[in-house]
This record gives sequence, structure tokens and C-alpha cells, in this order.
Amino acid sequence: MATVEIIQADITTLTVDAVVNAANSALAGGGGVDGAIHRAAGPILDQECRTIRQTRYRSGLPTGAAVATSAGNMPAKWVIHTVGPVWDNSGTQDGLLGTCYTNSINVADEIGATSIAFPTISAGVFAYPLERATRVAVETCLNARPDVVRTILLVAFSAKAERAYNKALKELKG
Ligand code: AR6
Repeated sequence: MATVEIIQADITTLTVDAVVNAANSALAGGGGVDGAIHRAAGPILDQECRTIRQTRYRSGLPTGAAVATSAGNMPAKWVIHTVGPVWDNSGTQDGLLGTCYTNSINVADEIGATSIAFPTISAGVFAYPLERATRVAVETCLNARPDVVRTILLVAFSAKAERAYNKALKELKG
């Protein structure tokens, strides 16, 4: 059983085993948390991402999938890259967003990570509504039954995000 905790922080500063990156399918780096993680980790991250792109995921990392690299200069041991859905107003993407969390937790289990920190996947550049994205995150993580992972941190980058997480946690945990 893993505990799910909400914290407000810059995810790149956290001393956890694995930090999740809200990446793009090319694993090419970008803005938002992806840019911050690449800057904090240093050039090794781009090198490892390029290797993954050229070997395991030649057509790109599919939405919902997750893959691990080292974390370079960050305090974490690994970065787990996942690609969230781009919000399309259909209201049908919660399942796909949820698979980002479950697949990332599965990868964390495989590599032996006991703690994992998530940003609010898809809630920035990919335009998922914040309340909805945080609710999917909380619900999926509360339902996860990892073998190795003991602590799941849901990282709010703003006070507004922290409020949204806590609201979802209160509603879903009862
Ligand atoms: N620590 C924690 N959370 C952060 C940080 C940080 N340092 N920086 C931003 N956030 P986004 P997406 C929050 O846009 O929507 C990139 O260009 C941010 O406030 O990073 O999944 C990729 O390359 C927001 O709540 O990811 C992709 O192309 C959350 O992280 C695309 O953006 C996610 O926002 C992915 O878009």
C-alpha cells in the first residue's frame, strides 16, 4: 500500500527516487516542467532521451506510456518520462491521463523506486482543466497497488493546484 501526499514544490528539487516528467512523445525537451527537469538534470538527460528515441521508441513515446532515464544532476535517482493527452474538450481523456500515472508507477516498481513525485500531467501546455487533471491524478494514485513504491507525491506548482489536489483528496478519500 502506498501513501499519497500533496505538496507544493518545484519538482526538480525533491529528494525522491523518481521524478515524473510531463514530456512530449519525441522526448525532445520543451517548456514547463519538462524544460525545468532538463535544465536541472543537465545534458545527460537529452543524451539518454535521444538514445531511447533512436532505439525503443522510433515513432515516439505513445500517449500514456512511460519510460525511465537517470536524473543527471537532480537529487532524484531517475526521471520517468510520460506523455499526457492534449486536452481536446471531448471529456473522454481521463482514462488515458490515468494511464500516465499507472504506467509511471509500474515503471517505478520495475526499477526499484520506493518514492515517486508527479507534476500535474497535461495541466499546463496540454491545457487539461486543472480541477479535472488533479482529480484524475488523486483517484488513480489512491487506487494504485504498487509492489515497491511506498510514497506517491502529487506536486502542486501553485497554491491553486494545491487547493485542487486537496479538494479531490477530501472528496475521494471521504
Ligand atoms: N515543478 C512542478 N510542477 C511544475 C514545474 C516544476 N518545476 N514547472 C511546471 N509545473 P506542463 P503538460 C507544472 O506544461 O501540460 C512541454 O513543453 C505546471 O504548472 O509542464 O503535460 C512538454 O515538452 C503544470 O501544472 O506539461 C510537452 O510538449 C504541470 O507542471 C508539453 O509541455 C504540467 O504542465 C506537456 O504539457
